[in-house]
Amino acid sequence: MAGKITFTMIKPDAVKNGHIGAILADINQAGFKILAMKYTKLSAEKAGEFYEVHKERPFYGELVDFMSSGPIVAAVLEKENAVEDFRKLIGATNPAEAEEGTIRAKFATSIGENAVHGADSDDNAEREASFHFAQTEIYR
Ligand code: DAT
Ligand code: MG
Repeated sequence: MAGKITFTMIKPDAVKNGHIGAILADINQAGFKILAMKYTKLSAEKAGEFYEVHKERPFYGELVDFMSSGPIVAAVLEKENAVEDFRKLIGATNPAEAEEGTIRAKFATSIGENAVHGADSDDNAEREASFHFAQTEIYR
């Protein structure tokens, strides 16, 4: 059964460019409920740990530098079929390939600086939520 929880970050480019409000409005409009939310900044170490699965990829260093370059908004979201529906809402990794109307099509800068993160599985959503929040901070 598809889970009800996903994890997202509004990335440093979107924060810097003043898109927090518009992105949260799209998230609400799409029917997601916010269970936890935090305005914070990742250290390079934390960003590296979060994206550890991409350690061997050529863009890993760039990704870690970017994700620790400025503040982010981290949030846990609830909806039926949360992971899949949120990935649809944000669009393809490369904004040039993201469907019109998706968050990345509207707000991303480039494939590396692509405005938002969305968990890619139920297990990763729980793992990523726990990475950023204590269970007592997630209001399920
Ligand atoms: P997604 O964020 O859509 O799940 P991913 O998990 O494949 O994409 O990659 C994680 C992040 O790494 C992605 O949001 C941006 C960066 N990235 C991915 N592919 C890249 C590339 N070819 N060049 C630069 N950055 C890339
Ligand atoms: Mg991913």
